[in-house]
Amino acid sequence: MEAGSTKQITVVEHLLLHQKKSPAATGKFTQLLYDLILAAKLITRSVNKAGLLDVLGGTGEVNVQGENVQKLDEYANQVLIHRLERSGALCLMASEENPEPISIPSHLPKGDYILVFDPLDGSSNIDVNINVGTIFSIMRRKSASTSEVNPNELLQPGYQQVAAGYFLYGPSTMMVYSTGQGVHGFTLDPSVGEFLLSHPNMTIPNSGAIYSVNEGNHAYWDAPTRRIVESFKAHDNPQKKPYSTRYVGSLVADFHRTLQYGGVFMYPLDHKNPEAPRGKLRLLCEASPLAFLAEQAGGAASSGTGRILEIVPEKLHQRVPLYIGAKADVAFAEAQLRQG
Ligand code: P6P
Repeated sequence: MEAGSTKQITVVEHLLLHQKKSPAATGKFTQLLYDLILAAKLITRSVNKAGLLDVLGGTGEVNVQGENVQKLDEYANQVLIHRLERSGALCLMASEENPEPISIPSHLPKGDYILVFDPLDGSSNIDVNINVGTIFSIMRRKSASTSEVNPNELLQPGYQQVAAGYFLYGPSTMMVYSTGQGVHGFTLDPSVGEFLLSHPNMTIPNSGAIYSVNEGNHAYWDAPTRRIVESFKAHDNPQKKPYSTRYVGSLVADFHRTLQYGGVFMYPLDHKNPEAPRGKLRLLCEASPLAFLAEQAGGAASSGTGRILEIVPEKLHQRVPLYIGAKADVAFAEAQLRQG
């Protein structure tokens, strides 16, 4: 798209274009997206100058995930909470950084949407200038607007999401989202301060030959998981050839590459704690929103034993194993796990 082209389409214009087809897009939904975008612009401004501001490194605190809180984590979290609680579109929020749900202060306007977010995923990579991202999931309350929303309304299965997406802070800042009408990518033009449509109708190629996993966890995997990873290195896989390996260690970056190039990203169940094998990634603020995008882009997302979007969450910070990407690669991994 030529710079200055009259065809430049902003996120809000794109949403309004789709509004006729998507009941999800109402005035309050548009305001919610607008405030998410404003928060992302504030975050990207700090991420881009992280080396120059006193925002590198940790705060010395440990979050509910047991992870060291980075200064930019905290900044991003506060920006999102401050902006979105004023959007007038929400009745409830939850953040990967906060142990408990976040209610909307009584003096602020409310709406019927529920927002879950990971404010700065991959933040341990900030100090080495590697891409990080913000992931968001939007649901609608089930109970009547007149009643006080019950925090359990956060625990909806992923197929009930109204919209999901992420901001990727990298060589350029991108927003990728879906309201159930396909997946669309927008790139921030800093000269005008707008996210402009750059990747309409994104789909996951079936021919990609990349597998993405932290092989440093090999010692903690069971036999079927090891067999899956070995198969992607050999010829016994959907592409019938050895795959390349790529692993950034920042979920949004690894997913964004998978969305564009195909293949599969995996964070398998690991037995680091033999008493409680688990997945590392969070269901509500990581796996579920990305699964929504993956399926909208013609791909798939599985816990290894079932569709991510059908998991009914039991607790806010529930973790799951994740296999996400091209349908054939995800199905291949599921078949290996079923085989045992
Ligand atoms: P590991 C970042 O901390 C994160 O939550 C995701 O962004 C990323 O995919 C994963 O953890 C990386 O985990 O164990 O490979 O460092």
